[in-house]
Amino acid sequence: MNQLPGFAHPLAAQAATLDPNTLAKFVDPLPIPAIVQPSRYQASPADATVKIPYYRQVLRSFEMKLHRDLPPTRMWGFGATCPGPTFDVRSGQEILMEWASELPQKHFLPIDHHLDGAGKDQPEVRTVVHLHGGKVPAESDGYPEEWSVPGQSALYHYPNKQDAAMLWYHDHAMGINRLNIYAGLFGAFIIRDSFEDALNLPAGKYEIPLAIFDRFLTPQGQLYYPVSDRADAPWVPEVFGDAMLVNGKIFPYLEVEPRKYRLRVLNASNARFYHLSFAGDVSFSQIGTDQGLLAAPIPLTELMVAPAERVDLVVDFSAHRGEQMILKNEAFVLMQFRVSREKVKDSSSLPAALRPMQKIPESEAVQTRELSLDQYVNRVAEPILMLLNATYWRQPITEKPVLHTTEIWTLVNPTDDSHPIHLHLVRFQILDRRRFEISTYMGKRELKFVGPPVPPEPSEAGWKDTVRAHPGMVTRIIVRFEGYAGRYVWHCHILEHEDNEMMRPYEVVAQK
Ligand SMILES: [Cu+2]
Repeated sequence: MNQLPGFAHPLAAQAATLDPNTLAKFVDPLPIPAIVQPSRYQASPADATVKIPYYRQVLRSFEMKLHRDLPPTRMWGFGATCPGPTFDVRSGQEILMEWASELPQKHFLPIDHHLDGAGKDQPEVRTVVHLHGGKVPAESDGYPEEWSVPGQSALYHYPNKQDAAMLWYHDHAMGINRLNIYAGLFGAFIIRDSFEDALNLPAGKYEIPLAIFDRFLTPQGQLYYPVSDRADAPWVPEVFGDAMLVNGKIFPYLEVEPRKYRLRVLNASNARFYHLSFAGDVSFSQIGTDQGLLAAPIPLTELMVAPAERVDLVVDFSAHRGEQMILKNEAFVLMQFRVSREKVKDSSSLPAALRPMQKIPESEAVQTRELSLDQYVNRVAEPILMLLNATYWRQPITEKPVLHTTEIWTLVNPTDDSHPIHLHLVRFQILDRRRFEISTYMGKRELKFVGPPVPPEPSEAGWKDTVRAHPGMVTRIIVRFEGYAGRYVWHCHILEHEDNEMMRPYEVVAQK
């Protein structure tokens, strides 16, 4: 652990919050976000003779009921719901996207003006939308410093030239991203393709997106974001809310038929990792990861999902007619599925083979980068700063992969946290993880391994865009830098870390 002197204690002073366990369970139906429709068709920036769908989404403040027995909660979001409406687009169908901020001029969550990009000289309310998992040109990627203020719009171009997968869109504004997403600025973005269509997976009303996220609520049912004991520096290292919401409700229920359902799970939390299972150890199948379908379904009874990760599941309720099934995070109840009694015909399939995945050979890599994940603490061992490769956001770009080449990124994590590391633009495969001696590394920056390399778990052995870099381990990923040249970012997806320097620009450079 690195120690920096001269910092006060960023100890969270806990305000009185609502105990979610006092709320009645399963009194609200699970909300299903609406599907976004294009507002018009317009000439493509790539080819003016082609008309493409033009979507417009407004970012605004609104009130929303998180539970039957709570008063409406002030949120910020897209349209008037959190999660925002779901995009449902075809692979290869490019779209134009206007993100229009009609948010208020003042923020309602505690800004820390010491964080880079969030100084007192900056507008309080700044937003920029990133399509997480999208293979998107740099100018449409939502660079953290290219934010808009209320009254402004950003016009982006999403080519959607990638395999079927569930991506998500969310705010990425420098220094306040954790607050903007906590306020509700996110939603799902589904890309489909003909390969996936041919598999005949459960679809339509039998395909349910589940965005899971945690919050603290005041006794009046309003969002509470914890603060440190320093009024001028309210940043806290991590937020784990005690109220867990699914699609914006606490303890919702969903009425289902006794048949197969496809559940598309997104962890939209700031910092919480979920350990999902059904009460009674019900088995289910995982069919996909962040970036689409696995090679074959994996039978599971429990599953870990880190912030920003997505898992694609098929659950067969046919053996549970008339039952009430509970989806939980460890001991905590998330939601209920009420399985109806009537017999139904299920014409959907769960094929034994999904999408073939070729392993990228290590020999294809032209460059290997060793990159550390660093945490700095004060005298009482409280985290006060996180860096990637001991480098601040403002320092010159050090990672410059060449377009159409492959690299291995070796993430060295000497901290005691698991950090979900996300690279924009690309998809990648996890090679392995390997334990190393932390003391040797901290003393000499030398890697001394103390165990064999361990392959990724089956549930993460598909295409990924976010990888859990576990504490005391080196995590290796192999990445083909495909798509576009330009400036992107990579960062930890624990949003408190990301906002406090655990984010770096990187640049994909065109081949000479
Ligand atoms: Cu982190």
